[in-house]
Amino acid sequence: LAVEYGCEAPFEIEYHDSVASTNARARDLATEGASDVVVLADEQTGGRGRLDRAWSSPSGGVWLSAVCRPALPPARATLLTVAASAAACGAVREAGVDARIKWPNDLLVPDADYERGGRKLAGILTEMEGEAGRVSWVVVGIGLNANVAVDDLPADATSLLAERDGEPVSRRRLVQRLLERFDDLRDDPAAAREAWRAHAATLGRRVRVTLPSETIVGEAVDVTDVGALVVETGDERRVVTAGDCEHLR
Ligand code: BT5
Repeated sequence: LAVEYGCEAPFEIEYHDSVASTNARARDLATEGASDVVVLADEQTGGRGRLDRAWSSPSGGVWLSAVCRPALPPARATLLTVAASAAACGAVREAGVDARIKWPNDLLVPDADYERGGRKLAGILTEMEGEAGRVSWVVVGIGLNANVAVDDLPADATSLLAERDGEPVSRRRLVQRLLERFDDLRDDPAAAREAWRAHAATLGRRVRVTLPSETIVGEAVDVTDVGALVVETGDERRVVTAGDCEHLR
């Protein structure tokens, strides 16, 4: 795998042919003090989404996790998720696939059912640890269905291989461009927000956002510089920092 990828990214890269979860491995590295390291695997046997959901990770995908130590208060660490989704979307578009970002963490490819959101190409899982108002580490996990057959994915998912009519993508170029963009955007909230907005599928839509304690329905009108979604519900403006978002027709 290391040979396929080469080593020209702005992060030190640890390669695995197969690993349970790159996020789990990256968390271990983070607690050992690592920084600016990326764990990259061809296959994951225990990939995870948010809320401990399973993440299908067959061989041929891009499953990676970056260990970062940003000088940020915990409330601003979600900036890294914004930077990562904008970076991933930009790299995918360079590979010729028209992806959009669905808040908070999905890359979608429009299809006939696009009004409802489209097919999921990638997802992001950010985990962090902090103390005394400072972030000690953030692990940003990106799962991107690159050279994977759709038969090996959940029903509503797609892959770069499928969207490129069976032509494999260069994972080396994809990862290098993704990490370069992420490196540029992670220290630049204004640029990260602009890049995110440029590719956003969610803004201007009616959405239903499910939070642990309530459900909000309204129009998604903006995203803040830390990636919170601003929803107008008719009588008020709500700023939501986390939750599941559904696009309504
Ligand atoms: C996410 O969760 O979208 C975050 C996924 C993060 C995966 C990366 S891979 C590298 C790193 N290491 C890990 O262990 N994780 C990270 P969420 O929004 O909760 O979406 C999960 C849902 O997406 C599942 O319940 C399925 O419905 C669907 N799903 C599972 N695998 C998928 C895939 N490969 N492509 C598209 N959709 C998938």
